[in-house]
Amino acid sequence: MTTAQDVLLPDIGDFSEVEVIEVLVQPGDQVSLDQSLITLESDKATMEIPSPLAGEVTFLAVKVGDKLSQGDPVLTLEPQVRPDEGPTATTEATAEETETTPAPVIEPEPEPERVAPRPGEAERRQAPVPPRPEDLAIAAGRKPHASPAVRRFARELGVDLTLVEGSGPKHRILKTDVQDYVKKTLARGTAGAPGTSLPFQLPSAPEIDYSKFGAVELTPLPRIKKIGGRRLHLNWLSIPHVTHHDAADITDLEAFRNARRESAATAGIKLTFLPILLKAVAKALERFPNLKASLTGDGERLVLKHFTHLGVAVDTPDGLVVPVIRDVDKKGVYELARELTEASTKAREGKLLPGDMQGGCFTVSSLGGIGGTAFTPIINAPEVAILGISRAETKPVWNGSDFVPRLILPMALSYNHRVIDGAEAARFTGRLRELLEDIRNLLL
Ligand code: CAO
Repeated sequence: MTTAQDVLLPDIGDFSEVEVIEVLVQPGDQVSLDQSLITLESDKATMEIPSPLAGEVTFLAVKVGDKLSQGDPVLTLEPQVRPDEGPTATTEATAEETETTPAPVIEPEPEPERVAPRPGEAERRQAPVPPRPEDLAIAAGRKPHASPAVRRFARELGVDLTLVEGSGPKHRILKTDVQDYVKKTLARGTAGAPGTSLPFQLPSAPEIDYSKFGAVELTPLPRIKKIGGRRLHLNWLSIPHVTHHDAADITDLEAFRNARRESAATAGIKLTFLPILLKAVAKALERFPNLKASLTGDGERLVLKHFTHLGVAVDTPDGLVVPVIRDVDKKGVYELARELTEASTKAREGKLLPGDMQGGCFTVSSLGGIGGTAFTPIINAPEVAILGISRAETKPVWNGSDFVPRLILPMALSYNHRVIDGAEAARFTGRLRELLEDIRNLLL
């Protein structure tokens, strides 16, 4: 058996009470010997603290903003057991590794000089391949391999290091890589790039000090909002969204649902409108496979899916999450209702696993239970379309001779105009309307 080991801040020279500016690992991460764990920054230098041994991080004792001095706990590691090692060998290896605790990588404040690329270097390097959207999701949690000085340099320029390709040993990102990235990004201008990477850098908005106007307090954004918000922002800026509005008369469907509610409740099922809508969406997607396709990173091909896994946006106290309900086309409405309740409960309790949110082909976002007449949903890339549902309202509808009260459901389909044309979107919502207005069509 291995014993968990506390990693303490090693001798960092003349520094004490140095601020943690980056935490590069989190509980559950496997780290290798010498891998950087945290970055500290004083007014004179930035330094990365490397791991003294390989293993799994089981506890993190620090967070960004903490001030550390020599001997302070950083984290706890469960040392790694290699398959060819018994417990004794591991203990020995650990002891040996601990003895050779690597020194922190300390880099003094970089001089403000500019490093010119070596002659011919720019030509030798290929233009960085824009990241695929699915890679961007991974990149959100990936730790780029770069020295503290390069990290600082990138921070100063506002460069996200997860988007920079490293040309150094083991793909380490060098200062010249950051410079090249900036040059290439600027050179691309607004010409656009495949996939969903941004072809430009947005100017940063000026920070306003509201404390000048009254009492304020700062509160960090929940993690879900930080990660999800970054993707939403990227998708909003990089996908040519068009939102197509339509409305379905669900008077008969609602009568059917009300008639079935009691028997569903006896079976322990809360029959809301949403599971029926999911069923109809899955049926409509059969005829419009492009709407559940995704675009490859090079923007050249479509990935057509022979399955229908639907993402459902769920509102939680910490922000929006999108669990995926699998094989909606093959399941009954009661089964979908049960799965939906389970998924939204798990989401609200923060118990969704990454796998519960992967593999979706198309997303449904319903604000019908909350209110509103219309909204513009943001596409959940690499998917190419998302359906937003607002609250159904009883409205007077002209039937040719009279106005009659009908329950009308507003629908908003946002689609990626690189993949879907307006006519296809209109046909899709038309088909959905047909299915919702007479659910017997679901049988055909
Ligand atoms: N019109 C009228 N009533 C509706 C409706 C609609 N379009 N959609 C749902 N309702 C009703 C439901 O039928 C239910 O009524 P009953 O109790 O009489 O059956 C009630 O509103 C509450 O529904 P619900 O919200 O509890 O359940 P749901 O199955 O409709 O939705 C879920 C589940 C998880 C999607 C929802 O709770 C949720 O989180 N919605 C928010 C999603 C979101 O935030 N999207 C925004 C994304 S953009 O930021």
